Amino acid sequence: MPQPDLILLHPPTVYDFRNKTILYGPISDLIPSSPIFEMYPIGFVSIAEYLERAGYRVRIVNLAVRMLRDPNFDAEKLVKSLDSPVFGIDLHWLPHAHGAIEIGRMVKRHHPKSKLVIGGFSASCYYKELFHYPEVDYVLRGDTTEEPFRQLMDCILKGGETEAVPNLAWRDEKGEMHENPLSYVPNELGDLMVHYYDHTVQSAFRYRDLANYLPFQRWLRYPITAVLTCRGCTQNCIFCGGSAAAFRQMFNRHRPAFRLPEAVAYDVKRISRITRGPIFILGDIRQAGEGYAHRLLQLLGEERGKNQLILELFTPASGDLLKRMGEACPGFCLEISPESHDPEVREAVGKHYSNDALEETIEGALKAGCQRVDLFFMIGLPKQTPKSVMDTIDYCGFLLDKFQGDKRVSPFIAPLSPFLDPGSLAFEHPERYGYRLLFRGLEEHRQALLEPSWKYTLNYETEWLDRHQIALTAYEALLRLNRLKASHGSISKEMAEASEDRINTALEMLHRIDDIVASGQKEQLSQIKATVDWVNMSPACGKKELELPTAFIKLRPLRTLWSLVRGR
Ligand code: B12
Ligand code: SF4
Repeated sequence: MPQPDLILLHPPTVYDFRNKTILYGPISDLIPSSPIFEMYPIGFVSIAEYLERAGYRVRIVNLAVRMLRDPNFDAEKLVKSLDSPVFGIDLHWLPHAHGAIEIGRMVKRHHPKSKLVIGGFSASCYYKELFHYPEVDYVLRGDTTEEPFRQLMDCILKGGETEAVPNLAWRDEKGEMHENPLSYVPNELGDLMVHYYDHTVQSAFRYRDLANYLPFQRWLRYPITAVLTCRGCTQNCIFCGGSAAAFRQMFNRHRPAFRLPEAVAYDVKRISRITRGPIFILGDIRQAGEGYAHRLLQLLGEERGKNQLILELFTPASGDLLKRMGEACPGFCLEISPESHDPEVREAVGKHYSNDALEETIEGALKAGCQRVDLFFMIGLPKQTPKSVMDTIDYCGFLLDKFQGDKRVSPFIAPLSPFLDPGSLAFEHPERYGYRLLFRGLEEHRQALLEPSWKYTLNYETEWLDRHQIALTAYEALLRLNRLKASHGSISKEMAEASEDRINTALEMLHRIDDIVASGQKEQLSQIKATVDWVNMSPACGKKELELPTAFIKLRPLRTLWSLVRGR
């Protein structure tokens, strides 16, 4: 097996989550990952492909998935067995703050001469604090690090001027931190993510370890993939660390960089050679203008792939666009996040549209043959009281009635958790939006992740909901929505019962943990570990619902993979 020049490691949120009693809460109910957030950043694949083109061998190791899949998997043993002059760890999502540093320590324990590079959105926000950890040699900042990473690899392996690498923060031999300007922020992405899906498959074959390349634990059973349309965002949802304002402040990006519609359509085509699973086209395709959306839909329509496509809308859409979506991507799914039923709350979040416009969009989508319209509501927003959250559930009932129990309309709700994103407008100006930040620093987030329940991990409260209310309101809303869906026949009786059982047990554990914390006898936590683990790892009803029917989803035969390996 060839020795890599760089190994990219994806950590679990908390190391070692398997030995701790932590009630993670409904933080990952609506995404494919478990609460360990085992999915590695798509950027890993992009970095790997770019560096390979520059002549470096790059291997991805998803430690989080390996630890989840096998309770006996020894992460330290694997890290020790790896050999590479450079290791990279993502601190992209802040919930990995604990795991990322612990895995970094492990790398340096066993490979003191290797260099350690940290990157990702949260690393960019906390780059200065990261140098408080002596294991960290470099932090690569920004939303686009492929080219700076190439230059850094040249420096490390061939010798060069560290001062000249854009976006790099680094430690000199005396241990002092230096910071190069965050100047590499390209608006053209033409040479990035060219064949990245093919590349991932080829690498998995080269290192004979599909397990390390799996994006999340259940991927082989539910092989959903994602295709990016851009870097950046045109919107300003106040809680989002990937908003236009956050990109400006944290990553020096003043406008999004869009991939060409041809590149997006090409990705869809290539993925369809690997899997028949659903493909999520990330980002509203109208962000670069209606013309872009029409061109992309035209290309997708010409391709007529068999994979189901999931499209996203940031705001309501015209009947014409929805019709085009239906024609180009038959049986498509649509995702919209109105956040609240109350336009005043929605407005405070940075979304400016009415319920009428929302309902017209749902209607238009159903008419256009949309197979499912997923609606996402959130808890922990400005001006949102516990009653307002329950009114949102009532509104979900109104929608199910309005569309006469059409099973294609699927509302979901989840708390804003575990963290208000660093870099978001609400994080940077909490008082302006009615938020109270309970802690800000990286180390404080690391420690909060070790708290026994998600209620204590939350880094915020609002003027209208304290942490305890956020947790209780979330479980109450989940119970009510579950019952509502059961009564409308949107979910089966068995699914509703299983979900009710899981939510009630979670609530019971929340209270038990509160009692244990109040008594100061944390050693008692181990007595409830089995139940807490069961709640954490049994997939939420929402997650199952979000999965499109899998009867026809299959990984394409190995022959196809082989053809990719051989570059055909
Ligand atoms: C697509 C997306 C997802 C996808 C996952 C895609 C993926 N696997 O990467 C889904 C929907 C599953 C998702 C889930 C979550 N997401 Co998300 N997501 C996004 C979104 C919309 C786009 C990100 C993107 O595609 N970037 C483009 C790709 C190519 O680049 P990249 O992966 O960021 O990598 C580049 C750089 O970041 C950097 N980099 C990344 N890793 C590393 C590592 C090293 C060593 C180096 C040097 C560089 C580096 O270099 C890369 C290449 O240039 C952003 C918002 C936005 N507008 O950007 C939020 C965002 C990143 N997500 C966020 C959050 C909070 C989450 C969740 C925790 C939410 C939750 N509670 O469920 C989960 C975590 C899931 C997990 N890990 O298992 C926050 C992160 C805030 C923060 N600082 O913590 C963001 C900013 C906004 C938001 N709230 O949604 N997400
Ligand atoms: S949550 Fe809002 S600001 Fe953040 S990426 Fe999505 S649309 Fe953009």
